[in-house]
Amino acid sequence: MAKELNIQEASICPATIQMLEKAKKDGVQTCYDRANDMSACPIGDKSACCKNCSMGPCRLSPKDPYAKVGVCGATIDTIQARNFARMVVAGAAAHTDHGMAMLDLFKEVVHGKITDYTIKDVDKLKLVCKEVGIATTVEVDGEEQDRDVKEMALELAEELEKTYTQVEGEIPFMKRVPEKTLENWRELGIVPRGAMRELMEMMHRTHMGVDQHYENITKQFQRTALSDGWGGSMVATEISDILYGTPKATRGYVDMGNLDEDYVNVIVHGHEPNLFESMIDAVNDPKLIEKAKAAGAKGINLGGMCCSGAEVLMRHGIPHIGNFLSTEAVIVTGAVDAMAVDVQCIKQALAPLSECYGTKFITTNPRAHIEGAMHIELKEDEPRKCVDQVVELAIERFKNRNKPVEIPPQKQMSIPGFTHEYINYMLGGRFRASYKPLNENIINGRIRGVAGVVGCTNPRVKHDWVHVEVVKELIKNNVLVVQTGCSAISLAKAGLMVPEAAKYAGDGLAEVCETVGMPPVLNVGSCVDNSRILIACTEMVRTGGLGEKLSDLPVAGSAPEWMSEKAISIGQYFVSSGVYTVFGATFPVTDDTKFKDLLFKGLEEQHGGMWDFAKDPYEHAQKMIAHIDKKREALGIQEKKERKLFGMEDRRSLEMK
Ligand code: NFS
Repeated sequence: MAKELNIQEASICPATIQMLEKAKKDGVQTCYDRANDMSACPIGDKSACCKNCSMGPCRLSPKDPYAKVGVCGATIDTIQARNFARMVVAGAAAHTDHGMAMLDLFKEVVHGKITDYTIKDVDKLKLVCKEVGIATTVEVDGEEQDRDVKEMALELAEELEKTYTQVEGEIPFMKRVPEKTLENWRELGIVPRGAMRELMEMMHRTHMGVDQHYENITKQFQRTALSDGWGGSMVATEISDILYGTPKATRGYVDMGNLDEDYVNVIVHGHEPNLFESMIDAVNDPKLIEKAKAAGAKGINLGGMCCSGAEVLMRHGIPHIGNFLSTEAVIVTGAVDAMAVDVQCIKQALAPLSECYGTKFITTNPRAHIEGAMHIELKEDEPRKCVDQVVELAIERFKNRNKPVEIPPQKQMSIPGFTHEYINYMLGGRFRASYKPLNENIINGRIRGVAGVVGCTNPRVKHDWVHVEVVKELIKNNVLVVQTGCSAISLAKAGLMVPEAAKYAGDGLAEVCETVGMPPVLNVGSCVDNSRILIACTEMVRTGGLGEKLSDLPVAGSAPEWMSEKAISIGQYFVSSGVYTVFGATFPVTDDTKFKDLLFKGLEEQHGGMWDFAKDPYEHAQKMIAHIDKKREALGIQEKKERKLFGMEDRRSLEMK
């Protein structure tokens, strides 16, 4: 008999709770039930097992880690380092493959082979060109002129391809890394080559009988993770901005109350923005709207989930219906007529669950089929064929809805879109775009530091609760929070991504938020957009006054409810960049081992960043605050200097950079 789930304890999201109650009545299961019914394997949870060959699988004891070795003699440190490395590889592969797909698309757009998408943001194209050393102007008859966009774009595509394919030498975005940080990586031998090379080498080295020193394995997975954060993920973000526009602060609603019973509801769930961008065209097509109306609907209602939802929330203000742990609950409303998915974080359970509710569940990417789902491939040279068909199927299902619909009322306004570019503009205005006011307010102590709180949601902990409590504790202590992905949606639902949420912040941070008119918690996008946080940190170093390396900054990272291998890759590239990073929920290492010691202490000596773990949200946040204070101390800015707040006058008097 399955253990009964305590629904009230499973989540703090009222809409999700309401739908879990409905699921129970309807007799269907969700990941909450399954997690409740299946406790985590205590050996696997501590990464104390190895199945890299068939002499095993070997299980060591997490309680007495050095009591045994594997059949080949592999020690606990080798085993966990290899397991950790493979998590980094899988996570980095997901991001880099996403980025490479974006680059392929970009090339086809520039060559004119794909016409449904265009270069929307020429300014961003130029900016990225400049950063990787590609000229944006040309001299004609002694006069400097803008270069041809197509020519520039092609050169950029060729250059960025090295992010993946470069066999030797540093990848293009290494030019963005603060000099002292890069020097440090060079000394350590962890500057990444092309991601394909790093991923291949890492997999080779974790094969049975190859690299059997946890320190050497750690060196290579750091290099692999950096090829994600400063490589694959960064390319995904930059190309998405060039093709679909760099987000700016905008109004965007979140939560399940954005579904509407009277409309044909279409949901897009996944990670690559192409499917979503084309779906926007489809749901706005007058012919399809007419069809929906002829079927008795008031129109077509589009919503997002997970990371591609996060991207269109901030690019277009399209409502975000739910984060990773709510995706099944959204189906349980019975209101979803069609759900189209592409890659990553799509639970297989969505297929049979959709069948129960009559929802059309459609996979669209050749890399991700799901048994039981309908597959309609999105071909980028004719994307409308796929998305129009999805909308038609949704209309069909609307006409034949035969299950009661129950939509939770929650609908919360939020202001997403705080990209690095927008923060610059917001703080300095169009002509004096600058991070100076941010650095100034950190130096004068109004803002204690900056925290990136990111990552998944996980049924092993109370859904959304850890995210919300960690962030509240941070802002209460004057730490400005930047967020991505599912974590950002948790806080948006909790109402902390509006300027009025400044009331939850400490006095200093609240004062800055009120002056600038910004929320104390900034949504910077999807999970690949964590690269935006790296760029923002780089800009803080460049602006001056906060040290010379990324590790000098009073910043910290966190993933309080993580679950995916991508989160491990992200955590590792933050750590290797010099950021102290705390994870919650669980951590895949065995206590009292040399490998854990290296991750949680030793790495700090290498580059200033290290891992930490705290399940309790308050301890979690306090650890981050203690680290921020340690960095403030080292910078000599710990004593709050009484200075007046940077107003418009001060900003005007700033020298232009
Ligand atoms: Ni990132 Fe986690 Fe998935 Fe996005 Fe959400 S679960 S690691 S936040 S949707 S990738």
